[in-house]
Amino acid sequence: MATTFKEKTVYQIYPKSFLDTTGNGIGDLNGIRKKLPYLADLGVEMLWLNPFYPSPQKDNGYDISDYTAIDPLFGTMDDFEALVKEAKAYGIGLMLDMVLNHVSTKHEWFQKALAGDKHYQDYFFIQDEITDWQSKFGGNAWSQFGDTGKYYLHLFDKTQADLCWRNPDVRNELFGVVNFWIEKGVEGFRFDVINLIGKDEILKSNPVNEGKPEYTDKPLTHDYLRELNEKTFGRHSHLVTVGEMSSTTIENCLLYTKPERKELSMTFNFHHLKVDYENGQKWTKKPFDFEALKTLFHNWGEQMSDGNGWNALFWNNHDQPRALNRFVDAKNYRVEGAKMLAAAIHLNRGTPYVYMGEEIGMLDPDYDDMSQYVDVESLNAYEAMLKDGLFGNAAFEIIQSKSRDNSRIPMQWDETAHAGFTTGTPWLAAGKTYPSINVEEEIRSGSIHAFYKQLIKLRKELPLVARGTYAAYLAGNPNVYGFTREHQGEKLLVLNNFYPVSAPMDIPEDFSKGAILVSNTGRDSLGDTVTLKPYETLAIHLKNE
Ligand code: TEU
Repeated sequence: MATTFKEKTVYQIYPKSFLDTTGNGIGDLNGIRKKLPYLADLGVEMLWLNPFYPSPQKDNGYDISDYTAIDPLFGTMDDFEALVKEAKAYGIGLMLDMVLNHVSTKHEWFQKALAGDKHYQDYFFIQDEITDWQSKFGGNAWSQFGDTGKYYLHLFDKTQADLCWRNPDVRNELFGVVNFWIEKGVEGFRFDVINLIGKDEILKSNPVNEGKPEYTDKPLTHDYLRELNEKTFGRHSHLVTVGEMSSTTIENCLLYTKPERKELSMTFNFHHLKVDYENGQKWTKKPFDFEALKTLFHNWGEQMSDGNGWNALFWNNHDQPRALNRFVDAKNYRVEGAKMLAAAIHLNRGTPYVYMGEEIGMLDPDYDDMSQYVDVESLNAYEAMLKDGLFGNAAFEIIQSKSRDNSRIPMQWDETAHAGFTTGTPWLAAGKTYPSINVEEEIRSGSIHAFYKQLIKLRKELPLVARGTYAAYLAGNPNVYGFTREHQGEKLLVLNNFYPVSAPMDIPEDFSKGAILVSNTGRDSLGDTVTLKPYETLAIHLKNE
């Protein structure tokens, strides 16, 4: 039986950094084709590819100038079609990144608008008066629209102009884009910041949270998603969709994902990746708050389970520093910690996403110098921190731990120059650890990759893992994140020690008679009590008698 999005594991590829086959220092589509056997062996059934469309690359491809072509940097349409076909032969579908909230100011629509074409001016938010909203990459969210004396809205970089979804012509253009790629044979879509599309007719200032309440999760967003569903992917039952939801709520994510609402298959939210932010601010440094992390997992897990919604589960992506650097004492427990983090989401309720390199325990690059960073967000933040009076070193340390470039470094394939990613000069320097942490070495002598394979397989084989309900377990424990799953009388207890200390605890009577399904310590027997080792993960399966 073909798997649904509940049994699948998605693997995220940042094409620019995966594998370069031309020597220009930039990863390409043919690099992905070359590694299909590796991905099939891992067991993943869907590849989410970050944008590879023509783009000035101000925001690494999230500034799209042509939605229905391939940037020559990454290859050709023939390469793409071959990739779709070859992936399919391995049982792997492609999930494309659709950036439909904004376009590059180099896109034909914006250029025509600038040249005075009224039809295209209505595609954007162009006004005389501005609001107090802040761009997510720093500064005000409005910039001058040519020399007209008016301003256009950009919630991200000033080269990313927000599209006005209230205009039916805009919606139809974008639906056409999605259908174009469906016809090319893709099997899924990841919709970038899609909960920002339902903006009001009259945009209002709001000093709260940089203006976010004025444009986030607006009721209209749900209407637009239903229309998008009806006119594009909803016509093909096998397509998988995930919405990237900025600053969202459980209530809205239930609406976005309940099957009967016909919006999306699942949603990403980022609350659990802000538990190491000081006062909710990204450009700060503090140890993660385990209580907050656990409470978020339990609230989202239980409420999405009770309400029949569906979460996308992830620790890493191209916008985040590596979770291993954030949540684990990676210096001493990299291997144990990588497996524990993996089990905590792969045995959870939702669809797990693996970000390239996670399956070999990759770490942040630990660059020595600010000049090695290239991301627009990091460069702006660094300037802003200096302006705010932070000394260079303090600001640099924050960039080192928070920059999006941390995850965008070249995939570490082997110990040769630039981690085997390119024979040329990589667009972003490889991380320091590649001589020891790389795919070749990991498969030869490591155990993280094999552990991921086991988890990915379990989800396909055990309906309890793929479909079981979620309930919090031992919510008060200061070290352990525990939960139970249940499906047709079968049960699973999952315990994850998030600290480098031992954690003694009782095992509920019924589970003490269960079988160990997953362990990262080689544990092979159970009693009424257990003392979890540092970063131990333990999953106990209670079968239906
Ligand atoms: O990201 C949306 C976004 O707002 C993130 O930067 C988010 O704030 C961050 O992950 C939370 O820590 C998406 C893309 O993933 C990102 O790469 C783009 O730059 C952005 O949209 C604009 O398209």
